[in-house]
This record gives sequence, C-alpha cells and structure tokens, in this order.
Amino acid sequence: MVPPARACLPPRVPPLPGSLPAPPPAAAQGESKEHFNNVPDLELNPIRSKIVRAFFDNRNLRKGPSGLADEINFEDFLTIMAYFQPIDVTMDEEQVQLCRKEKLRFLFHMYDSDSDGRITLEEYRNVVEELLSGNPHIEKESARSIADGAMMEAASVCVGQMEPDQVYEGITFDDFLKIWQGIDIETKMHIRFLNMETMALCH
Ligand SMILES: [Ca+2]
Repeated sequence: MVPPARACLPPRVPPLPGSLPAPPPAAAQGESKEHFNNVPDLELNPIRSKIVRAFFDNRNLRKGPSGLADEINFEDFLTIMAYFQPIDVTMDEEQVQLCRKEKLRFLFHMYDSDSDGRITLEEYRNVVEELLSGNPHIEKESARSIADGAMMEAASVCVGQMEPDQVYEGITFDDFLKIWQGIDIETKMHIRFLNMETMALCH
C-alpha cells in the first residue's frame, strides 16, 4: 500500500560550503538582505556579511559593474545558484573551464569589495581577518601576517622576481586565475542536490 504523500520527506538542499543554508526555493517574492541576515545558521559564520553581500552583488547578478541590489527575486536567486553548479560528466572541456572560471569570478568578487577589479592587500587582509576572527587562539597580528605572506606569494606567482622599489598593486582577475591554477575549485564550491533516490526511502 502506498503511504500518504505527507509521510515522504522531500529532497532538500543541503547547506553551501561554509554553512550557508540555501534560501527557500519557493522565494517567489523579493528577498532582502535583512532576511538573509536573520538566517540562524549564518549567525556564527565569520564571513556572513560577505556571503550575504555576494547574493546582492550586481556583478554576480550580472546587473552592473558595481553596487548592490536592494532585493533579489527568484530569477536572481537562480543566477546566483548557477555559480554553484557542480561539474557534470557530460560537460566538454570548454564547458568545464567556463564553469570553473565563473566560480572563481564569484570568489574574486568576495575579495574585491570595492569592485575596482583588483584585490588590494587591505582587502585581502580584511577577508583573512574575518575568516580567522572566530578562532580565539589567533591574534589579529597573526591574521595580518598570514594575509601579507599570501599576498607576497601571489606577487611572486603573478609578477615573478620584483625589483626592490617595485610595488604589487593587487591581484587582478587574471592573476587570481593563475593563483588558483591546479586547485580543485570545482569540488569545493558547489551545492549537492540529493537525488530522487530519497523518494525510495518513502516506501
Ligand atoms: Ca579592490
């Protein structure tokens, strides 16, 4: 006998990496930043503001080169979700590279907070400090030196040997692609949707 439909738990969307819960899929009306800020699972996330901001970033929404949207609708929500699309075995190499580049672009925008196309040392420090702020054993100074070290590493990868008076002004998106070369962003930045096998549990 087939049990009543309500006995089946619907497949649900698990949290994004970094404990970001997916907003309700039936978000037919606009979602404001306040709604995201009130998501309990985000409360303890040290980069909550950056994650929430990324959903409203006009660059990610493909609505402009800078600025934030006041609210997002369901279509906007799908646009953002597309950045978390998993790499599919049916994709050809070109599609895989495009998918990877878009994920990195989304990530780049999280660092480049003033939308000028370059991650400065200050912006890099901000992200690292926020990331490590939840760890009471790491002093602010340590976070700063981790960021400084990473920036020097980025400069050496992107510019090579620098002259003593040469200044590295920051990481461009092309630099960012170089830095992430060989690092598997594909499996780190996606949402896994539970497949319909979940329904089998309902029998
Ligand atoms: Ca910048």
